[in-house]
Amino acid sequence: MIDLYTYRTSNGRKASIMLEECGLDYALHIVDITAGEQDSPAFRAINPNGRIPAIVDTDGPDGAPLALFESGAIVLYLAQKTGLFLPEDEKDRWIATQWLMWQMGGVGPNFGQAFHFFHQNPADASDEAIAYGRARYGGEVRRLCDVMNARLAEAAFLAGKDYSVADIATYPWIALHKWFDLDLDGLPHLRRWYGEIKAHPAVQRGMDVPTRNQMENHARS
Ligand SMILES: N[C@@H](CCC(=O)N[C@@H](CS)C(=O)NCC(=O)O)C(=O)O
Repeated sequence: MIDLYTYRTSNGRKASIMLEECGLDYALHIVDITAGEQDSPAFRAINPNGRIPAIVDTDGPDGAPLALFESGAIVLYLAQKTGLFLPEDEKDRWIATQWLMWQMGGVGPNFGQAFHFFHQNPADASDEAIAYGRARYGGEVRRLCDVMNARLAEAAFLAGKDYSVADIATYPWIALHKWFDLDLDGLPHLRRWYGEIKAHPAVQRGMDVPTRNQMENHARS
């Protein structure tokens, strides 16, 4: 059994989409990051970095429990565990790994910072600071989307012909495009990819973890 520690965010959704796509059973543990639960000693024992998502696989390598954090490590681990969503061919596997690292090092951090400057500025932030942050990180979001659009003009998926961990990790961030006033109409290959992945039932289930009801019940408990 896999225990998933998560919240309704793009990084959290990478793990839940991967679990759903792999058809793995998992137990959901909500970590309310708006209430500081990521800093609780119990969660820090699983992830000393105090960020979601994290998993504990009670049936890890050699049958022993394995705790893992960092969404990129989680999707790679689940891919290896199931033999799914990582190409078998060595060259293609490295291409998939390359785009997964591009997501982890580029898309995740820059989209995260852009989200902050578009929607989470503290009340006392100066107009200059907000404008600078929006220009810098909004510009990076646009640049990364252009890179992705060009890649998807030549390949069906980020890794090439196969849907892979790279697509699974990138999708939940692209799903936020409207929050950055980003219109996918000007990025036709990215829009095609986005529409195809959005149609996966497993992606729809994974995007809804935890559900709003589950979050409300957790907050009340
Ligand atoms: N590189 C990490 C980033 C994880 C991360 O930043 N998670 C956010 C939610 S999307 C979080 O836990 N934030 C809590 C906080 O900032 O205290 C990963 O990909 O797993």
